[in-house]
Amino acid sequence: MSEIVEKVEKLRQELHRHNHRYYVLDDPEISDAEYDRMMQELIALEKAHPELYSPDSPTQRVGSLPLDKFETVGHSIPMLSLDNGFQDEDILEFDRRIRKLLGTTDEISYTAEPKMDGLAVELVYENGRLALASTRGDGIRGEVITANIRTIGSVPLILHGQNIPPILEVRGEVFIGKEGFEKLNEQRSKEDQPLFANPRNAAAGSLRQLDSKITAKRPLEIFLYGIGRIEGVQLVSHSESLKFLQSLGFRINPLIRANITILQCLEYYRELSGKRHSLPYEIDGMVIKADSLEYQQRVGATSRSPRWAIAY
Ligand code: D41
Repeated sequence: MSEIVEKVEKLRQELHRHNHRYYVLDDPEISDAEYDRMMQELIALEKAHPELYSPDSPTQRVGSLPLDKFETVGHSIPMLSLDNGFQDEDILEFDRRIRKLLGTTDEISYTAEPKMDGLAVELVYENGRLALASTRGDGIRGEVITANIRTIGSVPLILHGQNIPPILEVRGEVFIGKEGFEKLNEQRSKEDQPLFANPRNAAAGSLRQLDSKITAKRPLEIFLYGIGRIEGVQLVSHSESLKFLQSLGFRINPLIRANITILQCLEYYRELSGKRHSLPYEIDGMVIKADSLEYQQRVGATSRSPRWAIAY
């Protein structure tokens, strides 16, 4: 019996040491296979001798999730929300307010984009490599979901092109398309799992997985809609930012209209409403943005939302 006690003690000690070398020092001494073999041996011994149970045994964290929740991280520039308009008059009022703040009667150039019904995220690239991804959270801090974001095929892990900023924070909306949603629910129904109520819930549930292997099986997509912090590259307009993001390898919604007047935004709203049901994804309106970054700076933001953008 004491031979078994000694064997168990030795395995526990060794496994703790190898665990520390691997996870803390990042300098393993033995192969993963060798580590697994020792772990299996300890699991078998503990199973055969339950009186030797100890909560401190290395076996007691095997198979438990690494964390019970996500870490959080601050956004270096707050992710503001969008003010809402509900009728044409609200949009015309929005345009008048911008022109008043700028002290001009000239037409303002806008971009109009479908408002994706998904989840806002921020991706941080350092020297062209995806370094961190987080949810919008409360706009100030979000949850770290890098491993989950990496599973999305359309997220570049490495940026393309010559003009790669040393620091680039991009913002976008993660969503599940209508077809992906239907297939996912069909599959869940076969597996007797609860169905998702809508694509947005399915996308949210998929991003909230602590096990990114589950996320990898979900049909997540992304469209990027803006830039947070950027270093080393000067941009003059929102539409130029979008073209630049596209050149780096990001996915941008092809339905975005650039350089249009406020009246053309209203026309585009009708057009988009007409084809809403034939779009391959769900939208909950449209976002109108003053295109010039100089104008955006000059009109500024409230603590909640920029004055240069509105959701309709
Ligand atoms: O498609 C969207 N859901 C979307 C969201 C978009 N196309 N543009 C957006 N632009 C902004 C600002 C103007 C504040 C940069 C947004 C959002 N914000 C947004 N999404 C969630 C909260 C705010």
